[in-house]
Amino acid sequence: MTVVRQMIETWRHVFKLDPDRAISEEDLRAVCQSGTDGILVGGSTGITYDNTARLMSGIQRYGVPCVLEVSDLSAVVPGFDAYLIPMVLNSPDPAWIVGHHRRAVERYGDFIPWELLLTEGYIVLNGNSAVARLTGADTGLSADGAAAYAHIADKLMTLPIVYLEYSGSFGDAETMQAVREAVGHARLFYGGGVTGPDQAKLAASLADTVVVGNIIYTDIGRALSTVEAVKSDAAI
Ligand code: 1GP
Repeated sequence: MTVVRQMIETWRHVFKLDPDRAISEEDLRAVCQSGTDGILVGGSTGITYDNTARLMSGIQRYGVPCVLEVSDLSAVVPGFDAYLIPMVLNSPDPAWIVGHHRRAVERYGDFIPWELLLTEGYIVLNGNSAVARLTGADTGLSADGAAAYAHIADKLMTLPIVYLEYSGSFGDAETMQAVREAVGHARLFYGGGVTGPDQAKLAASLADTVVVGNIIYTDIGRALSTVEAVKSDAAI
């Protein structure tokens, strides 16, 4: 198992920061020193090399693991601890599964630090989210349909991460349960609508790693409260 795989296997809670959104120095410090296990840097729109590099150096002052979720080929900044590579499994457009990836390999070839890369099998389920609009993801899946994608990611593709993505809204309990049961080997990430301790605990009971994003920018106190809520959950 690679070092970066070992790292994410210990993650229970992570914050996701968007290079295209402003955060005060004070809030950035609070997020980085919250006791979270890591910071994901990523977003769907407006991601540039400069705003990504700026956010990375801001985070790295605090020593917390800092990982880039690659969404734009022009914004791949060296110096992150690891790079997460999304494949949106329920997109009808192969560009979001292997197409952009092929272009990246053609472009960067021998410079790719493969040992720092981890693939995420995304299942995108909130039709109103930017990521769903961008990728055209089939968000009308039943719980069984979502679980089928989870089996494919976990067993056929043996991906290290399955990411159940409800970005902006909290997930459907039946679907979360079905996906939980389908994932045996991969690390199961859940993200979407975790805005306080109650959702954080529920998500922590149904996923290995809980990702908290939006609330950082609207209510920093509630965002910080999710760390303890996730970590105090017995399930791991
Ligand atoms: C987004 O899964 C993350 O990619 C977190 O979702 O922004 O809704 O917390 P929220």
